[in-house]
Amino acid sequence: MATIVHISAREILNSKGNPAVEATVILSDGTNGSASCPSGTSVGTYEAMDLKDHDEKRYKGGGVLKAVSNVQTIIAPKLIGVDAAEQSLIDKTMIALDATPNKSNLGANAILPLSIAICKAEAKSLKTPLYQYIQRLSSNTSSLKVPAGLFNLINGGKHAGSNIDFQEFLVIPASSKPFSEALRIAVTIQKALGEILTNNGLPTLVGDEGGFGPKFAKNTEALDMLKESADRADFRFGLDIFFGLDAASSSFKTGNEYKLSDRNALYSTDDLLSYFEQLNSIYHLLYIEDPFGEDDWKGWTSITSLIQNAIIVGDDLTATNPFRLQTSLQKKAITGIIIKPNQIGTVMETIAVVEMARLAGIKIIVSHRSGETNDDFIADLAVGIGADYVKFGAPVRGERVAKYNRLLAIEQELKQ
Ligand code: 2PG
Ligand code: MG
Repeated sequence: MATIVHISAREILNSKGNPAVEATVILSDGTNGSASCPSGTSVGTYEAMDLKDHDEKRYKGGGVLKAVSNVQTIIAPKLIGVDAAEQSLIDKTMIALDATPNKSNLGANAILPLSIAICKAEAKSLKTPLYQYIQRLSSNTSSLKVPAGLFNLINGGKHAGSNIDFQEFLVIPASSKPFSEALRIAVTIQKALGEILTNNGLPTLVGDEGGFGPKFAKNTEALDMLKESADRADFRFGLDIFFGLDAASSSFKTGNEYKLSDRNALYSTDDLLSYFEQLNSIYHLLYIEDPFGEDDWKGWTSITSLIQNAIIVGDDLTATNPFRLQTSLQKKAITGIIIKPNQIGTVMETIAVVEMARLAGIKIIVSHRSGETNDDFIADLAVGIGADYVKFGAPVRGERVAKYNRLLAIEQELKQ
């Protein structure tokens, strides 16, 4: 048994140059674990809260020294001496100390890095690969495999200066391909896309998640260009690769309607539904995330019953929250769920939402955030819980590639 003997935390930077919390734990057998916490840009209303300093003199109020101090002065004294194998007890202790439904007191950015750091340290102490240890914490009884990839090759919405309405244009290699081959396909299409953009006199600068972020007049232009890139790279659309979208619709919702750049009149829920049906008839979408705002249940239930070839995925809608997932299931609003540990705030709560989703038979997608660190925990998480897909951005930028490279290492280990 290894007990927690030391806990420290510090303010670091994420990929957007914003402060984030990193925590480190040392166990009685000398092993240690460190973890850091990402942040979203399109943040859902129902997510757990990051605690910010609101001191305008530092990082325009975005400093996280209070969260750092909460780890060291409030949480640490309660966890020193605890067996690091007791992940449930550890997470429950932090939840009780916070005593709010959304972790707004101590901050999800204080609680989560520590929860993950302890999980990593215990796996190390047991000399068990992290993904295997996570499998043990969960009820995943399937044999371990690396999930299929959803690669965000064109960034839009809040991730690229509102260049286009939808936030993510995803290329999805056929799930029959091994992960390393899927990654190669994504890279090849992204390079072809870069050439096509250049030939069209468009910039190849990348957005928050590494996808290209040129200005397009409408969403279909981005999808057409992706199609052209796949053709140029000799991948067969509908066989080797498929398309998906994260519309992140809350970010272009105004009142009860939606504002898309291709027409002046606003889109009602029914208009937007017809728009998705139209896109689906042209591009045969495999995946649609956040097609409607997080309280537009009518839109969600309609699209889930009407478009059955695509997985309809809740992100802002469900916020990795058991109550939001339960409501979404009752309303038959989704067939897939995004899992982001920092939307809920601890390892075991994340796993509990995964278990609910698995029981309901919906697809499970483990996702990064737009403001990431180089922490690669979510790669092990995705494998350990048996996710169907990972969504870690484009295959460029260090903080995205860190997760993909970890998946490559896991794939190799699992083959041995
Ligand atoms: C999303 C995420 C990650 P953000 O909407 O799926 O891609 O974006 O981290 O900005 O919420
Ligand atoms: Mg999303």
